[in-house]
Amino acid sequence: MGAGFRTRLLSRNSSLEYTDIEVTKMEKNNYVRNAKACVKGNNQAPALKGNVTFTQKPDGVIVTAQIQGLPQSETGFYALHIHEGENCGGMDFAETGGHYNPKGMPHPKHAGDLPPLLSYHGGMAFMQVMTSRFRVEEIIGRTVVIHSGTDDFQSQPAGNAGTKIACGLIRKV
Ligand SMILES: [Cu+2]
Ligand SMILES: [Zn+2]
Repeated sequence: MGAGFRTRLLSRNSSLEYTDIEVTKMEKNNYVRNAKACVKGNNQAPALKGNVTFTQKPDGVIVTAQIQGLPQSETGFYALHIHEGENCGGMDFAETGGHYNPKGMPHPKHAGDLPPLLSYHGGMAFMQVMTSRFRVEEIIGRTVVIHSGTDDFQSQPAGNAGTKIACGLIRKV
């Protein structure tokens, strides 16, 4: 919030109190939002754990994944998505549902579609990307899912990415 904006509000109200509308405007302008998912593997990936963080910037969200304990795979790539479901329950995280897709697009144009992880040094992964397909505030309470296979960025509805092997709930931090 610039000094000019504040001065304008104060002179209009002749008061130190902001109205509800003005507070809402200020919250909109205050784009800084952080969220984090602590992901854990299921019985297909018992050693898998890590964090995925989300940092809102003016032009997009920085997504940072730091993972360890990925199981062996044919390609070393593991699909990574934000899923629409609001918990990691069910057999193999079934309650995470499909990819986060508020605009009804085909895969891989879902808002929740992300680049895959690439494992190094026997099961670690680090991935960082900027996306403007969602804002941090809209993914709070949804889920991050890691899959056993890579994402072909073509097959519907989810890129033929194999089973769900890890999940984490996205929480505001
Ligand atoms: Cu997925
Ligand atoms: Zn997708």
